Amino acid sequence: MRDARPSAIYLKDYRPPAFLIQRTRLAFDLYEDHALVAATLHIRRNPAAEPGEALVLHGQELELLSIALDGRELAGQEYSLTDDTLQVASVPDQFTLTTRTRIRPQDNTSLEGLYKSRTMFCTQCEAEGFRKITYYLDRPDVMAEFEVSVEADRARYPVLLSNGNLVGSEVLDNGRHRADWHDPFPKPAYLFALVAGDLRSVEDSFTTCGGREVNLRIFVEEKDLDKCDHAMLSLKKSMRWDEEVYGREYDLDIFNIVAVDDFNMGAMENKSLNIFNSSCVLCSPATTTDKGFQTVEAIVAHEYFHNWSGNRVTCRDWFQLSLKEGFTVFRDAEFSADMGSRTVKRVEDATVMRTAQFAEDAGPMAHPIRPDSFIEISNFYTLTVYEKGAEVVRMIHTLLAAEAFRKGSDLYFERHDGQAVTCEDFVVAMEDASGVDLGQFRRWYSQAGTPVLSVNGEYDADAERYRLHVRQSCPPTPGQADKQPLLIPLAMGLLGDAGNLPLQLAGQAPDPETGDNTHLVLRVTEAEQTFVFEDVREPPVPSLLRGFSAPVRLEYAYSRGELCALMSRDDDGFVRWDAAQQLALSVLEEVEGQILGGDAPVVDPLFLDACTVLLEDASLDPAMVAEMLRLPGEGYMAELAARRGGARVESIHLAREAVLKALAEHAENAWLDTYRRNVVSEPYAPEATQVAARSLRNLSLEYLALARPEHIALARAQFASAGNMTDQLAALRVISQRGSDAQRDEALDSFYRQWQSETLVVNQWLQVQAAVPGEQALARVRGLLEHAAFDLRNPNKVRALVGGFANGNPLQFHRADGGGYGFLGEIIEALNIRNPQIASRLLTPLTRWRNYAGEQGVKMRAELERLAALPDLSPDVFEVLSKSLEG
Ligand code: B3K
Ligand code: ZN
Repeated sequence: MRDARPSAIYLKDYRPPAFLIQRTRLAFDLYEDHALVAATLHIRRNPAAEPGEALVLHGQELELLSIALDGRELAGQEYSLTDDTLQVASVPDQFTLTTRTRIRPQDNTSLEGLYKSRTMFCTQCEAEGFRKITYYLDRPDVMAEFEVSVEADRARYPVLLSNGNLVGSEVLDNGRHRADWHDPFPKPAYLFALVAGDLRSVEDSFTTCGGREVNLRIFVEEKDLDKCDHAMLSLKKSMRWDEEVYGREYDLDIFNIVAVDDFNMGAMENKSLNIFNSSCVLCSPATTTDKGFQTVEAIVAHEYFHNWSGNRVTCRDWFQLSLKEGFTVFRDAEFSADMGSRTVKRVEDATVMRTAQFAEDAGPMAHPIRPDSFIEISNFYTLTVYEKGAEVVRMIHTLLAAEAFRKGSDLYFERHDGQAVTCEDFVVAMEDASGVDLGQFRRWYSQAGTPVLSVNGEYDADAERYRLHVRQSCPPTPGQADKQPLLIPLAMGLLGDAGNLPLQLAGQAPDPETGDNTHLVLRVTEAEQTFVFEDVREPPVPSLLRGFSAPVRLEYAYSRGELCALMSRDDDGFVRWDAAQQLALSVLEEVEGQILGGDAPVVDPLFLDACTVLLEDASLDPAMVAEMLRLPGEGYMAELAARRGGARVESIHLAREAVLKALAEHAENAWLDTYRRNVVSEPYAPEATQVAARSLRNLSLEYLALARPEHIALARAQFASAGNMTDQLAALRVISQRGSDAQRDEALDSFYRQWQSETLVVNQWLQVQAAVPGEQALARVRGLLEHAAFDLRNPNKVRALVGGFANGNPLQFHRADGGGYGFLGEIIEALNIRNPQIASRLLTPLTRWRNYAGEQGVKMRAELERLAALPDLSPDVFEVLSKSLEG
């Protein structure tokens, strides 16, 4: 750590840059033990900034070899260096600054800046990695046109790539070669990219709506050439979709994607040169699950969509990160919904919000989607900024309706093309285009925490009137004790005996335009509000928060009978799923209470019957049935229990196991039938119908293995004969979770032998083992750290094994001796300096220490304190530790 205590920076302190860079010329010379970077920057004073300021460039871990101003070498006293800046005190209003620096990509383990991933050079500059490449104004509101030349050994690195168009290349006589690139679109440094490697590519083309022929290429290692088709198809679908839905056309003649193995996150939207974690681009039926195929499609789309929402219009500063990320996640979610099942996609996204984002909101790192301050921006690439940010954009879409929202996005792109702007600019464009006042709505950008909607209904049979009382509140979050009411779109209907009832809000004329009078979006704006419905002929069950219309926690005291009614008969798929989840949760909590009271668990037959009816109804979408019958996870149950006073890991686990087993046994025949009925006989395709069938079939397999040990035979047969990774991995999971030790070891060994040369499959193998139950789990995971297949430098492997253990094996992670926490702490300590971003991410499960009752919470905190006392903490780790231990 550079300073004793890294300090926070604040949104309120934003100042425009004192200087602007119009043109950036970079020349890279790549060697086996270092790289030379020559930078020529055409700089001028920013007329919009305070006059007379010194020139301060960012720079980290750079060796400055020379510096010249307008061609004149500067003497030592004319500039000064710190660990992260280069300052030149006296500069004219316009000048050219030339620097030569040496960097060591081979030693760069942070995977930020220019680094080596196996045999290739690659870059990751967002958010502040460019300053590890050369001295620069590394902030997103400084946008320059880039010219880049890359020189390297021709045999080792035949492919040399950067942003924009290839404008020249030359074979040099010393076994080296050079490529020259020019990107005509001014961009911030975070979108810069460079790749040099021995890569092959698959190629395709796309003709834009305006007739531009775009050359599309995906670069991979030779062995992976057969795994690019799905990403290529996804790219072409994304390009078409963005034209059709947003009127956005691609703007260059080439679009490149490169797959790299060592990457801190999923992918990066560098202008025309997207760099992807290989796990988010490579796909084949034999090695990739259905989920994997969907992830690749969604991430390819997400990065492509950034070309407009992020690159053409970028962020003024990193507090505005959600401007590009929230909007782009909303765009990719709608794309995925259009490509597959809209309801299933919505359920998946709502699950992430409720299980993980709400937990973030309730934890020590809680922040608004536009944070007010941060110590290390890398810590703010969060579910809040991304997923809640997308929900906020979705609410604007709901409030404006599709047509006005599209006018708003058109205006936003047109008004701000080529600019670095703020979330406020986005909201203003939406208001200007639609005439809708989003004044109160803006609080969603500044207020942290998950709002709670407490609702109750009151039926007056004589007056045929139904009143819906809505109260909104929001629990305090760090630094924000008092919360203001938000504008919350509450989509709803009223369910009667024979289906959804017509809605007539008091004082409001029926809307002759909309054919559908059974669905309404209420605008909740006050702390307390009552909505009155007239002509309600029977006591209804309210169907609330349809489509998860707002990222809030809904409280309504439904009876189990009402939940069964919603679950089987409501018009809205999300509400049906949600009712099933709530019913399951109430049963799980009841059973946990029995266990804690020393009683034998008794599972309400109403629940078991309702689930069986779902399973037996062949007319339902198998994907939705699977989602409805997947019980809430132990992590989510722990979050809920924490709000009732403290989670007990063991009783949560026992309760969930008891309910799973009861449902497995109660519906054994139906599970068996479902398993047999949902066989896919066509050749594998990652399309909705097949995905749905496999999803329900593999869920059936999980339940069957619990119903009766003999059914493990089904899993073993499926494991041996599976023709795709979805079915093989599902069977492996069941065997390793529910089979005997011998069955588990045999399956794991055979899986490894079959797939040892496929890195991404081996990572899945690591993850499956991390979740194996039983006392031996921690020793097994420790043993795997030494396995040839594991490498602490590779984030995918760390996430699979270490993350897989901490998040996927709750009982063993929270083992009573604290060994799970100590293990995680050791890994974090080992990565703290080597890869601060990954180290900091791994801390998340420990930051939840306040949720755990008794000794567990105490031991988690003790591990955080041990880490906090270490001498050299990276700012990333320091920030999470200090915030987790505050108060
Ligand atoms: N914008 C990148 C994320 C960069 C993360 C830097 N720590 C990927 C994405 O959201 O598309
Ligand atoms: Zn993004």
